[in-house]
Amino acid sequence: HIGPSSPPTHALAKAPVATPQHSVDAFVKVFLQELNTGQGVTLSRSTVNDQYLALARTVRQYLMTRWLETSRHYAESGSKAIGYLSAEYLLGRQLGNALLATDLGEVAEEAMRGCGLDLARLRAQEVEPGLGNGGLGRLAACFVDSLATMGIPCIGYGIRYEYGIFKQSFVDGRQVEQPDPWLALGNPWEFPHPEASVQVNFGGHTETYDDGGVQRTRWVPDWNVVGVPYNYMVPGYHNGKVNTLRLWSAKATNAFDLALFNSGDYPEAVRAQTFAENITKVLYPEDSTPQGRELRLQQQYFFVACSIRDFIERVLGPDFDLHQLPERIIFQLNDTHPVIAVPELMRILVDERHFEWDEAWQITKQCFAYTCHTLLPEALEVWPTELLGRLLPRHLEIIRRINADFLDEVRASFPGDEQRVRNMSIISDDPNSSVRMAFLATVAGTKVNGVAELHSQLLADKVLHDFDELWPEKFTNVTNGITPRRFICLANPWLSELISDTLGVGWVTDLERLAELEPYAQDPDFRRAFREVKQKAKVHASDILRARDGIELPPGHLVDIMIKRLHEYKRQTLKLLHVVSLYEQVLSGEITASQLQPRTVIFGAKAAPGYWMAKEIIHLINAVGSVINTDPRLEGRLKIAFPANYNVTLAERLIPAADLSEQISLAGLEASGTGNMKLALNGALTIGTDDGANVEIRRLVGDENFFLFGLSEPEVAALRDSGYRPRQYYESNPQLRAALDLISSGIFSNGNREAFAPIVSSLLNEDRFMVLADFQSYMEAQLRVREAFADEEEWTKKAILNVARCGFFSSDRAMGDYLREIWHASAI
Ligand code: GL9
Repeated sequence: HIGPSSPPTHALAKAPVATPQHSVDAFVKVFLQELNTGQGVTLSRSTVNDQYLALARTVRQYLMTRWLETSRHYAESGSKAIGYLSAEYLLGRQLGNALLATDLGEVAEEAMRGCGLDLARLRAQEVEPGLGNGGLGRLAACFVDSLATMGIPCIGYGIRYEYGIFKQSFVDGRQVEQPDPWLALGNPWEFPHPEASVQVNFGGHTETYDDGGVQRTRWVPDWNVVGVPYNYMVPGYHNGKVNTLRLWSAKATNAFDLALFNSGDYPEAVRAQTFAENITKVLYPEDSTPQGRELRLQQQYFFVACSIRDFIERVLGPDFDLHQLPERIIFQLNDTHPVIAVPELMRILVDERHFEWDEAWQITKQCFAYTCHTLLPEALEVWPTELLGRLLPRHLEIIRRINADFLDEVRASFPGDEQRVRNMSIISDDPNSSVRMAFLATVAGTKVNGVAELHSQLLADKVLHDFDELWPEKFTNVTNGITPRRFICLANPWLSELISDTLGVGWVTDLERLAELEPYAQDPDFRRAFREVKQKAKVHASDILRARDGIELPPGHLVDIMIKRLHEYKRQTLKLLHVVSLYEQVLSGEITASQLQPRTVIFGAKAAPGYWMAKEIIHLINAVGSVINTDPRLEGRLKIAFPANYNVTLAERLIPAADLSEQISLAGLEASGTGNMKLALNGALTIGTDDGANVEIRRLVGDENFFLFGLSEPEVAALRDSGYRPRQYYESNPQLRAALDLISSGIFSNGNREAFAPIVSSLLNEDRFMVLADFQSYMEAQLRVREAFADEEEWTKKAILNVARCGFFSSDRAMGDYLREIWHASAI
């Protein structure tokens, strides 16, 4: 229970304190106060970290009233909220975004200058919260940004990992992982609320008991932990709204086992604490290959149990009639990671609140919707029943009953089709008994969506085909989007200014207005201004790369960017074969260096620490880079830059500088991609396959403004069915053969011909992702790029049209789609 027992009388009890004035003087005053009373230092004795923390707390003060008001308003309105359940939020730095949302950028800059400080330097002090792996986690961050900006009640629920995505460095060209202690220097953006902690149980068994003549089941767990919520502000852009992101941290229930402590076994006494706190210690650095580890399941259950309990008991309150739950919440399941929330809500309704099973199921089904983010079969989570039953015995029973009822429904719709029943069962026996979380999510969700048109189509046609036949109305598409606040305004102030000078400022929250730029593609002055913007972004990126990695970006180069997780399906090797082939063509005299379009290829990529092949590919990229970057025969006209530790902060610097965006996954495997959208919106042209959201980008920007290559998804399927033999391509394509042979020659490995044999042999013998099949087509598309880039004016037109025609890819639009098609909620 919170709050004083007698009604408060002071005026400040209800209304929050006033926001400080939007002026340099007021800002400086708050800043110095924060330095003195928050950090306990004077300006003259403060460190950069002190200054950053005080600055963050200053900006926070400007958001506080809005935050308190927003949550009061939501509570009073009693309207339906979105509970976004995501194991990952890849937030990026907070300070710049908070300054943008409050429109305090210039005030802060001047205020800091007045104090003899440099705002940019203080901003660089912030360690980004890397609480996600890649696209899926960044998407969650974009979505909560959009919902706040649109004034939609939303609580983002997730995990406060003590260590985010690992820090990557290269030693002899190989990836080395180090922990990311992002909280070490203090985190001014979070508000812990230990008084609102939630207990989470694990293990034990279930039993039935007689409750006044009614047989009921209860769970008798044998251990538990406590979840402590940490609230984060999610500021809306210029709209006075601030939503909440609530991340959970695990704590031991009893800090010390006193009996053990008194008996002298101190280490054993703290062991339980360490064990409990391990649950939120570290983000699993997997990408599209989930870890079937017990700790991971503990993380998943931990955060959804905390979140559901929090919403039901604290947000709605103990007196709320849960029959009305679907009118107040829809939980969006961001991939399968939070799906254990489904049996958890059933357990609360049936075991704790004594609802009839059928009624509980009717309620539960309306409270969840599921987004699938993959097409890789190995990326669909499956938990062994043994493990699930040991950790969550009651949940396994509930899943079994959901499954039994569901399979009855299948039998009723398809009598006699027992093969179909086996194929659709949530619990599979093939090869060992396990729970298919995507099936559970599909059965429970009101809606199931993919993240781009092609992906949703393939989900319905292939991955979840039987479910689509049973419930076609469940399946829908919402193409992903990205927030223009971070990825245009913050990342690219030069482009933002040009757009605002041309169209006014409304585009930031109405991105389709970028279409009004279209006529300016024909205006030579605008094109010159647009090129100046790109030039400034390149200079800025170059400064960052020099300071951060000692990398030089040569002026005048085509900046060719491939930034994304390292995965074989994304085909960084195809990009590399292009570079190696150009090098080989110069070495063999087929072309002269002067015929090369000067180009720097920038890679940014982390590999999952346990993904051996991905790490070998990183090694090869670095090895090729160190040879070609220093070979005078190339006359400095072909470079590879591979800055280590690619993250959101670096993405914001690189994206505006790109001329060419590499989106070259094998068709049918990249669910959507979101980097593709960010790059196009910043005026890069895409070279890409017909995959994920590329399909929609190409449709919008037009064929003439997009470099399409490669097999289509149906062609991939046909080639696979007919028996794909990669070696054929090697044997029949001299250019491809020469490139692969050059890698095998040892030239990139000090003469060691075996160094990269596993990569070459995997390409020649399996090539699961058909790199060799698409090589020729890719090389031809790159020739078209070369030709197009040579015509500066035409290229600029294309780049402008990419910006003008990609307004659709705002996450505001995506949120609008979810609201209309899935959530049936609106702004209040
Ligand atoms: C992903 C897909 O691979 C991407 O194509 C998609 O754009 C994003 C967001 O929908 O989701 N699915 C997935 O598991 N990841 C994605 O990026 N992986 C990570 O985020 C690590």
